Amino acid sequence: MPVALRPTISAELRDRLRQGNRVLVLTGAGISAESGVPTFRGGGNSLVWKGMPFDVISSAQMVQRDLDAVWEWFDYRRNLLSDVKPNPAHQEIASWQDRFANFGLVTQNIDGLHQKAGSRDVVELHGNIWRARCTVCGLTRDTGAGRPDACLDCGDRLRPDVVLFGELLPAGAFERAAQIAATCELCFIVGTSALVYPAAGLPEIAKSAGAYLCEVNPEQTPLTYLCDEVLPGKAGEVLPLIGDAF
Ligand code: BJW
Ligand code: ZN
Repeated sequence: MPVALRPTISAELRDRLRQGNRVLVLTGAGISAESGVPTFRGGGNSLVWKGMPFDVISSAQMVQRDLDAVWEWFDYRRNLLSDVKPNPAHQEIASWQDRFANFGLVTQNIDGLHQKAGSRDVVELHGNIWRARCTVCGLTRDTGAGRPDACLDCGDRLRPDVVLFGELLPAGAFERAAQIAATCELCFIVGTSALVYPAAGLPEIAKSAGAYLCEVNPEQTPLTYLCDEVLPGKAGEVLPLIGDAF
C-alpha cells in the first residue's frame, strides 16, 4: 500500500512563522474542497450547470441576457452550500488572526466558510453568495436558502452579490488586498489555480515587496515557480501541520 508522505516544513519557514508579524493568506476554491464544495477547474470536479461551463453562466453578459438563469444557477449553488461546514484549513487560518500582530485574509471564495470558522475582517474579492444586490441602486441584503424578490428600497430586481467574469471587484476590496500584499513578510497561497486576475496578481505584489511566498496546493499552478516554498497537499491536512510548526 502506498505510504502518504507529509510535506516537510522547512526550518526557514518555521523561523519566519515564529518571527514574522505581517502575514497574508490568499485562498481559493481548493480550501473548501474538503468541505465538499466543488472547485471550478481541474480535479474532474469542475462546475458545469445545464451543460453550460461556469465561466459562461457566471458572467456579466449572462446577467444582462438572462438574470433568471443566473439566479437558478446561484439557487443551486446556495442549496449545495447550505449544509457545508468549515474544515481544518479554515479553522487553522482563523486561529492565525490572534497569533500574528498583522494578519490579513483575502479570499476569492463566496461561500462564507472563513467567517463560519471564526475569521474576522475577511477581504472578499468576489463577493458573497449569501448576499443579493439591487441591479439599480446597489443596495445589498442578506439572503438565506430562498431567493429574495425585489429591492427593499427601490423595488427593482436583485442579483447575487458576487463578482462575475467581466465585472469589477467591490469598491476598495482589491485596494485593501493589495495594501496587505505590499506590506506582508509572509504570504500563503492556498487552494487557488491562480488563473483569475486581479486576485492572481497579489502574490506577485507580495514577492516584489520582499515577502516569502508559500503555496499549499496538491497541483502546480502558474505561481509555483515564484514561490519560495511549496507544500504539496490538501489544505485541510497541510495547514494544521504549518500551525503545529510554530
Ligand atoms: C486544492 C484542494 C485541496 C483542490 N486543498 N487545494 C489579466 C489577464 C487576463 C485576463 C484578465 C486580466 N485581468 C482581468 C482579466 C479578466 C478576468 C480573468 O482573470 N480572466 C482569466 C480567467 C483569463 N477577470 C475578471 O473578469 C475580473 N474582473 C476584472 O478584472 O475587472 C476588470 C475588467 C472588467 C472588464 C473586462 C476586463 C477587466 C473578475 C473575476 C471574477 C471571477 N469570478 C469567479 C466566479 C464567482 C462567482 C461564482 O462562484 O460563480 O470567481 S470565476 C471563479 O474563479 C471564481 C473563483 O473565485 C475564481 C478563482 O478560482 P480559484 O479559487 O482559483 O479556484 P479553481 O477551481 O480555479 O482552482 C482550485 C485550486 O484548488 C486548484 O489549483 C486545485 O489544485 C486546488 N485544490 N483541492 C488545496 N483539498
Ligand atoms: Zn434598489
